[in-house]
Amino acid sequence: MERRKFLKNASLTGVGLAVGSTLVNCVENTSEGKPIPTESQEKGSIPLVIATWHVMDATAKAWEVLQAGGNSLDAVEQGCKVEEANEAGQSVGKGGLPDRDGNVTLDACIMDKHGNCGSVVYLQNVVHAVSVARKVMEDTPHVMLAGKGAEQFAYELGFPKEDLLTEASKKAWEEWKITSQYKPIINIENHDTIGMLAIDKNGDISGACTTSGLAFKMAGRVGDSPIIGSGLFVDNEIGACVATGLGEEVVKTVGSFLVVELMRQGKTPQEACEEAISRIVNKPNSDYKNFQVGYIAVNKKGVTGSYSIHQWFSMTKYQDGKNEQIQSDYFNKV
Ligand code: SD4
Repeated sequence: MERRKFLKNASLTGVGLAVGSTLVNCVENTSEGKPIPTESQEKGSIPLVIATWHVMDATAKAWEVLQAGGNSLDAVEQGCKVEEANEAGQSVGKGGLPDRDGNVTLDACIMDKHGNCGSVVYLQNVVHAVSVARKVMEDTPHVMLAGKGAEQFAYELGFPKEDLLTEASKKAWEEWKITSQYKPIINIENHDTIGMLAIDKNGDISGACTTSGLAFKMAGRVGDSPIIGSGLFVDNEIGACVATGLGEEVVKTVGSFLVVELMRQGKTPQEACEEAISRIVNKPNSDYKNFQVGYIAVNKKGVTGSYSIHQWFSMTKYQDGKNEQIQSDYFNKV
């Protein structure tokens, strides 16, 4: 099922079958005495790459980088670029659906094994937001650049200026305008994001996340995807997590940082993702039936987990030479 349809269906129905199960966790000590979570029922292996949703071409590109001896940072950047360049995907980079005023604005971030990070928010007219985010990390003393400043920075580095609004996305926006309701709270997502995590042959972890955000958002709106700790977090000693779905809910619970910290405390990636989702759905008056959030996570050993509020979230995993889409277990089974 396409991600877009899934999000609509998931937020409206939330019914389906259960997959996966909570894994048994144990903790072992490294030589430095630091706890590293391990799985007793699922064996991890490295290198590997995982990404949100069904993005086999993107994970294949990242895997190719890893197989050639490349590092995890290059792998996640190259992998995310595949989706950014894919005009058919109306969620990321070129062809992304615009905000209510017709502007395509991109959010992206990247984080490396040293805990360095870079991000761009509200970036316009530049396709490869993830690469600009990497340049923010590597070439500036800052973590985030926004709007015109980010765009100008990209041009100075030689990134080409491009109109990101394709005919198909413009048409979708025009159709949306006929019935649009300008609500401050988005209750049905119709968007998707690519978040990618990789571990290279040296065991080093990196992550990246890139999106055009929620379709038909208010002008100026920024989601979780470029916010370090919310949309993405990497701790090279523990593991990493990346989020997708309604960014406002992820930001409110600092979701990706939470998942990594739960793994630090000994939870498996699966358990940590489940706990982070439970923090959202168990809030008093949570409106979770009307939105989707999904997390994917990996620990230092290459054990992975994923969990979402509603059915039909999936992750793509390239591990042990196999590139496959894996349906995520989910909370709302009624
Ligand atoms: C956002 N989290 O801007 C992104 C959108 C997304 O699946 O991931 N949708 O809120």
